[in-house]
Amino acid sequence: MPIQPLIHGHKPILPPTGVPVWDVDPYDEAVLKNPVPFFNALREKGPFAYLPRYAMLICGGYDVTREVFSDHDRFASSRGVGLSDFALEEPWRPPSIVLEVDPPYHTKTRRVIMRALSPKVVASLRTAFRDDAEHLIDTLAHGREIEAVADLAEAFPTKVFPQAVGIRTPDPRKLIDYASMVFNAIGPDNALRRRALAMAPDIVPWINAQCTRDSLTGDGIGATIHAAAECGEISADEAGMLVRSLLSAGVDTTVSGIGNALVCLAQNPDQFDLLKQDPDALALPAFEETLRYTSPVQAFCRTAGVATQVSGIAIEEGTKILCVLGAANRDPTRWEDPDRFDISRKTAGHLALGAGIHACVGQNIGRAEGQAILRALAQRVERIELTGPPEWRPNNAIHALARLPLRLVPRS
Ligand code: OVM
Repeated sequence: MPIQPLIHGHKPILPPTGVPVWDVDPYDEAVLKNPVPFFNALREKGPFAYLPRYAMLICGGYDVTREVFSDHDRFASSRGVGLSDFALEEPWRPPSIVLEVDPPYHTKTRRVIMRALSPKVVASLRTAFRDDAEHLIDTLAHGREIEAVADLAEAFPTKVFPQAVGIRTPDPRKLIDYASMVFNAIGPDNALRRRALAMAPDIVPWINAQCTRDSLTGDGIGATIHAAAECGEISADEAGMLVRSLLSAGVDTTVSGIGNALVCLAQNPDQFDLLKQDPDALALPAFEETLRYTSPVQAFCRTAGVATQVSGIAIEEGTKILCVLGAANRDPTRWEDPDRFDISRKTAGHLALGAGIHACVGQNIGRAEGQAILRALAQRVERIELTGPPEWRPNNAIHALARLPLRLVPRS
């Protein structure tokens, strides 16, 4: 048997019959900054395209993306949700025990983290989120230029989330940098990934130190997870790993969701006017439409654990499939006028938070953060005026802004 070369850490498959070869790089910085033309071209290729650069498949149609993303029996997460196949290559950090695992083990860890982030827990955080959001918007709605990524989109989640988890000495910069490592690591071995992972010596020891029972307060989400270890449901090490998952997935996602909502509302003043008419009722739908329209998590992979077929295409075992959630969320066969930002539309079924057993476990807390900010903004701000061009920050998995200069004109 000839030894198969490893191309970017996974089995280099050949194009299956009926699948077009497409010489595009989804991780080109120009594509990452302006992905919609790439989404449209991707869906035109049929259910799948073959990327010769990475010897893997890609999909972006709504139905096929949903099928691959949610069928955990055929499409494993335990081999990594990035380009690296953990069956063939050592991961950059010990794998997540909830994201990067399959049932039956996943069922046990998911239960613990789901309970710690339940609607009841999130309900108890709402008042604090509201107060913090109102206070922050009050300090920013002065009509002079602010840089809304640092001043608002990063400032809010990096204050309220570590507090909810129970981090005693939060360090916003370290949380942001760790998130950059986690999400850039999903991609190929490119400059973005290398630059992010070079921060590991500065960041990883600090993150790991925050995850132990003794470093957390007694009344936060982290303590709830460690309580599951005290009663023997999981081990203390597993509890620490689940706290690490909170810190991995709970920062960049909400930072980009809030930043993307701001640019959407600034560029669609009719939708901001509508939101102002009923902030209590419309803040959540406006955040949800932001998720569909901008897909903060753009794409994750699955790995075929068996030989199978999807949409009549034969897929061999070991195939990495890049599921482009951003493209599925703009599929015109699923969404009417998909490129219109419309806070009144029915957004149910969007894939921005995934689907199936791995669907975002933090979705209730993430929504509560976005809702608190959009509600406060709609109550206190007359107009959002861009004062310069929004700049996107290329990242191998997250669609987020680097800079968003704007003015929040206060309501009189
Ligand atoms: C985790 C994890 C990491 C990144 C993303 C994510 C979006 C989860 O460590 O469990 O979900």
